[in-house]
Amino acid sequence: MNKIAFITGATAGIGEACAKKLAKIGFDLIISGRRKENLEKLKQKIIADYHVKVLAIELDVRNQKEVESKINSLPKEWIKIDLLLNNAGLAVGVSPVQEGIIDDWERMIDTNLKGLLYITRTISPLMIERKKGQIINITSIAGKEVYPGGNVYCATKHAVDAITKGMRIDLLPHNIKVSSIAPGMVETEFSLVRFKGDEEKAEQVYNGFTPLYAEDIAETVEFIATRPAHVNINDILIMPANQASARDVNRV
Ligand code: NDP
Ligand code: 8X3
Repeated sequence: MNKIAFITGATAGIGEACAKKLAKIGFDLIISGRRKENLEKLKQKIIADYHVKVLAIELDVRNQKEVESKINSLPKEWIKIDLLLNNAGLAVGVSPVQEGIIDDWERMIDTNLKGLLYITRTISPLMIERKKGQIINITSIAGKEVYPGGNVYCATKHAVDAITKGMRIDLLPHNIKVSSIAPGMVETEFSLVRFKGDEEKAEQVYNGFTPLYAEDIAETVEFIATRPAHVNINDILIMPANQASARDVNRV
C-alpha cells in the first residue's frame, strides 16, 4: 500500500510541484486548495503520469469549520496520512506598516498562520493515533529575516518558524517528525498574488538573476521525506545562488 501525503496549496507553484514529485516517488495524494479547476486538472495529470491514487478537496485553510469537517469526513482509506505538507500561503502587498491595508494583513495572518494551525490541529491527532507521521512546513527566508515592506508577511513566517519548533517538541513522544523548508525567491504565482495581479511588477521581482523554481523545493521535500526513520531534517534554508539574504540579490 502506498503512503499518503496531504498537501495544502497544491493548485499552483511549490505545492503543485511537490504533488508531482511525491506522486513520482509513489505517494497517493490528497491535494487541496481553493481553485477547483486547477485541482481537477492536476489530479488527472498525476493519475495519468504516475498511476497513483489522488483525492482532490476544495479547501480554504482559513475556514476552520470547513477544514475540520472535510478532513474528518475523509473516506476511511484516506485518513492514514503519512505526510502533511503545510504549504498554502501568500504575501499581499508591500505597504509600510503605517500605511498597511488591514484586509491584506488579515489574509496573510489567517492563511499563513491560522490556516496552518487549523490543518495541523486536525491532521496531527490522526497521526498520533497511528504513532507515526511526518509534517513539513514551508516557511521562508522571510521567517528568518525582515525586509522593507515585508512586515506582516515576515511576521507570519517567523511565527511558522516558531510553531514548527513547538510542533517538533509536542509531537516528539508520538513519533512524528517535523521539518521546515525556508526558501528564498522562487518564481511561482507568489509575486503576482503579492502585487494583486500586476504582471509587470511581479516579473520585475525575478529580473536579472535566476531564481529558484518550484521543482527545487519539491526536490528538497523529496529529500526530507525519504530520509531513514531515525533521521529528521529540522530545517533547510534554500536560496538562489544569486541571493545572499532577503535583501541582497546579484542582478546583472
Ligand atoms: P503560489 O501563489 O504559486 O501558490 C500558493 C498556493 O497557496 C496556491 O496553491 C493557493 O491555492 C494556496 N492558497 C493560498 N491561499 C489559500 C487558502 N486560503 N486556502 C488554501 N490554499 C490557499 O505561491 P508559492 O507556491 O510560491 O507559495 C507556496 C508557499 O511557499 C507559501 O507558503 C509561500 O509563503 C511560500 N514561499 C514562497 C516563496 C516564493 O518566493 N515563491 C519563498 C518562500 C516561501 P488557491 O489559490 O487555489 O487556494
Ligand atoms: C517569499 C520570498 O523574499 O518575498 O517568502 O520573502 S520573499
